[in-house]
Amino acid sequence: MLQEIIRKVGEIREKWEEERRDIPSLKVLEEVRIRFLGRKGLLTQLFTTLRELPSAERAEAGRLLNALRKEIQGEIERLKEGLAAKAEAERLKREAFDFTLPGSWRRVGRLHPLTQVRLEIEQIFMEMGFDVATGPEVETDYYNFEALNIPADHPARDEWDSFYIGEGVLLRTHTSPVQIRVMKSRKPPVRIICPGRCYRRDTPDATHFPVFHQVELLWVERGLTMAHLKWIIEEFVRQFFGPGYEMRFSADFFPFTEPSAQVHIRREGGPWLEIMGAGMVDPAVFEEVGYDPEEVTGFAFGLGIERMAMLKYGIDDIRLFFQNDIRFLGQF
Ligand code: FA5
Repeated sequence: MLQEIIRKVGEIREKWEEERRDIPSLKVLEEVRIRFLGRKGLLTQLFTTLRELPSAERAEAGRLLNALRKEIQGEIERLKEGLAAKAEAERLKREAFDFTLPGSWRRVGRLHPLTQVRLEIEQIFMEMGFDVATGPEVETDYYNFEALNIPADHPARDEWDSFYIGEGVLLRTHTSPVQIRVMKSRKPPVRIICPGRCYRRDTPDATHFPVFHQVELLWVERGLTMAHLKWIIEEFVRQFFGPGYEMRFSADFFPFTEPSAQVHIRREGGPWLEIMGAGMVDPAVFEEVGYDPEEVTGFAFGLGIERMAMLKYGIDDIRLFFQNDIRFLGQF
């Protein structure tokens, strides 16, 4: 009956008016749509009853139902647009990113230039077959001096003015005591390098610092001569510096080597800089560690790491390495 349909249409419209008022999301909107317009929805069900009406009334009832369906559909479309815009605005707000802000940026650390140079030196000698050995920075007078043929009253001690910690205990003035420790602990042949920190009461200037680093080298075997020493140094300097550098060998004196030499390097046109002391191991040292000087010979040197870095990078003041200025350190 038409009356019945009109009443039901009114009911559905009322229900719709009520529900449409607070639909918080697209998801709820879709649920509401299904409830009214879905295959089993309130309005759809009402459509199926049309068949039962007399044909005279059917057209009028159909018109009413269609009008309501159109109304609800239109309203749903509008609500949908509104909710979608709201959801999009929320998403944009959540993901908002201001590309004009300064970036957050992490400073990437790197190795100190002295560490880089030490590793490079170690690499070259390891490839030549040398092992890396280490020893303590707090040394005894015996290892730092006596065993190296420098007795208490020897004038050479003045050259290595030291920081004493207690009676007969000091901060090592060079890496040469590691030679003694290694030779006392193994039989020849010995082929080692020993990188490490050294301390001297030197007044800081452009080429000296009270704390600095050396790499000691020691090779002991049958039949080694000064020619082998010179070749090792030349080959090392060639690999480390490459072209554009000159090397100078000259006589020197150390109580623990005989003969002794010193090596200077310069960049072409630059000033000479002493990089190392070197020499053939003195027989007195072999005797001290229990090696037979009639059987083996050997050579050693002590190389300054700071001086190598200065020459390689064209740095004219050693103090720069220790001032921790990021503007300087960041360049390597
Ligand atoms: C020695 O220390 C010897 N032990 C080297 C040696 C080893 C000779 C084995 C023979 C056999 P010297 O005092 O010359 O030698 O120092 C060696 C190198 O250490 C110098 O050439 C220099 O490069 C570096 N050096 C020495 N004192 C300082 C300092 N105060 N600051 C920076 N570098 C230094």
